[in-house]
Amino acid sequence: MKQEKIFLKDYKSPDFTVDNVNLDFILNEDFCRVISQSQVRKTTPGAPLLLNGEGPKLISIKVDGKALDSSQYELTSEELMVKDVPDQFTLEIETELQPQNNTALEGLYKSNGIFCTQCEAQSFRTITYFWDRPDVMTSYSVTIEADKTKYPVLLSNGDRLKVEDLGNGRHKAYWKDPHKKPCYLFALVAGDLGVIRDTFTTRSGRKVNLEVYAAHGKQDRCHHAMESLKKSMKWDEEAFGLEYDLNDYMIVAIDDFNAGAMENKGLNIFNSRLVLADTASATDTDFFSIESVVAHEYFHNWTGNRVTLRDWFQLSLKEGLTVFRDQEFSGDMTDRGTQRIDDVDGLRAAQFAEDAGTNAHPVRPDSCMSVDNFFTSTIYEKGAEVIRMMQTIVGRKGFRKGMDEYFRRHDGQAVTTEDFAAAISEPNGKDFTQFRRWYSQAGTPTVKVQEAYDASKKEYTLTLEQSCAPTPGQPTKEPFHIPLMVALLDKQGKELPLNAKGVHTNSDGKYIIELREAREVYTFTGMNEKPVLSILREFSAPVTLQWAAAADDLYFLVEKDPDSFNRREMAQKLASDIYSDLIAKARKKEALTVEPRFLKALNALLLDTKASPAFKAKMLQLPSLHVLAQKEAVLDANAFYAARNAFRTAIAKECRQALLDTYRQYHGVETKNHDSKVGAHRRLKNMALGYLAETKDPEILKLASEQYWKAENLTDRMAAMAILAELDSPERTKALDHFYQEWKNDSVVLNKWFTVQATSLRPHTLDEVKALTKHPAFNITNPNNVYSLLRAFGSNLIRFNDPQTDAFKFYADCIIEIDAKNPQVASRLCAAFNFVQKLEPAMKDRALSEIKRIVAVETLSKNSRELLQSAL
Ligand code: 0A1
Ligand code: ZN
Repeated sequence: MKQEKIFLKDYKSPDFTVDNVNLDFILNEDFCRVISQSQVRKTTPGAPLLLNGEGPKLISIKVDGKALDSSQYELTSEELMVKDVPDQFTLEIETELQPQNNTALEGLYKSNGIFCTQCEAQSFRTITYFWDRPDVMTSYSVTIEADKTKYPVLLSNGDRLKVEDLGNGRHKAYWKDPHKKPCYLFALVAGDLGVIRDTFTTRSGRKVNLEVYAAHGKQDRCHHAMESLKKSMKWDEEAFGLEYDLNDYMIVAIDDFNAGAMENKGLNIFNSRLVLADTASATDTDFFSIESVVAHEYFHNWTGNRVTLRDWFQLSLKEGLTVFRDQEFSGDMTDRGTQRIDDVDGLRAAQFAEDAGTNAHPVRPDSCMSVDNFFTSTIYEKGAEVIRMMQTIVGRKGFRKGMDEYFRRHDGQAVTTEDFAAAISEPNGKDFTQFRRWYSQAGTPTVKVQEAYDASKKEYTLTLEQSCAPTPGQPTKEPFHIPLMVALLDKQGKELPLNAKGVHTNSDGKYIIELREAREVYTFTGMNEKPVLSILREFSAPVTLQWAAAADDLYFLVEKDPDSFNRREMAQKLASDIYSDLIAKARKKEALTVEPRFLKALNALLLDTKASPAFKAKMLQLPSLHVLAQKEAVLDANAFYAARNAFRTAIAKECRQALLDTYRQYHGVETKNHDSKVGAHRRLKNMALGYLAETKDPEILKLASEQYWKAENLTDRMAAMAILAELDSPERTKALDHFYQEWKNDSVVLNKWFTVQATSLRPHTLDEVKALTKHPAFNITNPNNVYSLLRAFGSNLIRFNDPQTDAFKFYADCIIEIDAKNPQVASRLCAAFNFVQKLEPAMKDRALSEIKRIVAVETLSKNSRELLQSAL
């Protein structure tokens, strides 16, 4: 296996054009044959034919029908090279594969008797020898031949031409995709599956057949995915004028899948957990995730498939843009304000941590060892923020104009992030030269805010300074082009008209400061009193504010800022300071008391009948431990645990009556309705119950227990189970045993049972997780099982980093074992070690020695190696 790095600067355009390819799949139980026939033209005179291939057994290679003997080509473990080929020729290659033994779940593999594929990023090369690069786009004709009884459903991309009965118990399906595509978007499914069908008529009148496939008996759980698909199709027409371009759109749910879902042209393959849902088997969060992932994959049809990537370093071109689109969609389906809060919480917990860690990389990286490791929160979520900043600068109308221009220029092409930035900026008369540093420089910039008010001159000045800490390979940074959405509020909380040099309004009428220099000063005149600053509204840029705002101003903003994002943001800032204070006190073994003003403000909000339940839920949520760990100099798990308990208990005590009333108001209401509004009511009342349970008051625990046993939906059942799982009482065992008996044959639901136990903060969690890895329902080769138990435990900051146990050793053993079977799954566990540098010396040594032990495994995949060795 190659362990070297690849570089963006080495990019060279392809030497050949492939006019079309025919793929014939002959599927058997013990082996499969793949015959690929391509029409090829040489575009670089004298170039040898170089094809990627890793693993497929080469049966034959023919040029213009003539078989080559082994002296006419060179075959290595990664490439097939033919020195002399004509300028134009037919290339035919036959390979043999064993999908039934493919545990990496990349390329062609089998899941519960179903053949399926996953080719992104570079796994088409495990199926046949080909130009496995996104800038080689061609049209595909595919045949699939298989046993008729075992594999009645035979699917591939594009149009279904016909199915032939071969007479010998086998049949053969013919597919043709009219759109050119790179090979990472190829897909095939063959198996015995159930299906639900519907149709969607596009606004220009094309009738599209929609199909959602899942294991027999699970069809009833596919309706929410189908509804989500129809909503997505409609939304993309309305928001971006984008219509679907084939007669069929298929989604297939697969139980063994490394990632969430994949946007293969016309044939999306999904992890079952992101398709299957009904009231008994899915939580409100699951309903939401399914809607947003179905949308994400659908939106890729234009952003990714019609316009694709020139090379993998451009991955954010499709992923950042598509995440941005699915966030906008979710905002429109639910509530834009709370959606933004959720998206920023996610960004801070995962991406800011990535930016601060040893694997920090730019949104458009310039080197890597494994392309698989590009599927990060920097490429996805920070990439989406970069797009959002473009929209903030030019306004929504301007952004739509730019998107139209992007498709006008690049439909059918493989392009770069620079092409995208040009398409947005040029029609809007903007210069994005400096802005493009968001693509090339890693790290989260800090913006320092200083305010001054001169009462005699009635002048308010705002001084902004930006900086960005070094990241691996980038010791110094150039200033970023940072759009800061701002307002100045009067004493009533009303926004004052702004008239200052350097402040402009975008096409949505929002005030924007475009900070470009390291330091800039803005002067606002005619201020009769000191205004209150509301800055970085809607989180208009992915930066960290350094702002020593007066407590009075913060509490004022919590109460009055018309920007709901900033109301909540200021509450988080206050909570985060309280948390830090509690952690410091816990480390010094001092008494843990919580600032009463904050508790009173929370209580007032709970009583405020004008605030929406969705917003109240966001206000009740304290900063996550992962976000705190980024801020704290030392990750002391015991102090974090003590601080958490003290903070939550103080809230429970101060707000007891309001929490109880909230619980009673929304409990048992519309229990089978999964509408986002009703879901928000449920979230709020379950959060209330969670706080109340911190006091371990028997009356409250009785409420939780009752909720578990009488629950009419999985959200309520899980919320109660999570509370009971923190107890050391028979109630805990009874609920867990009951849940297991209910769902032992349904792995999508049972995975939640693993997660509840893995994320418990009880001191014995590690022992329980160890025991669960031996449980008959746990299968280490199933990615969802590994994620729900082991990755969930790795994210349990308190128990993973507990100095009293040896979680690091156990985890290292797991990574080594899994890496040998499935490198992608193993590499996703590595993030648990992200906070190594923050541990106290003895703990840090223990963690580092386990990381060294993993890296010392000679056969370790480049995926895990790349992520871990940077920590050393
Ligand atoms: N492109 C998909 C995600 C995906 C990425 C990699 C995979 O295998 C390595 C699979 C799926 C998406 O963004 O949804
Ligand atoms: Zn995507």
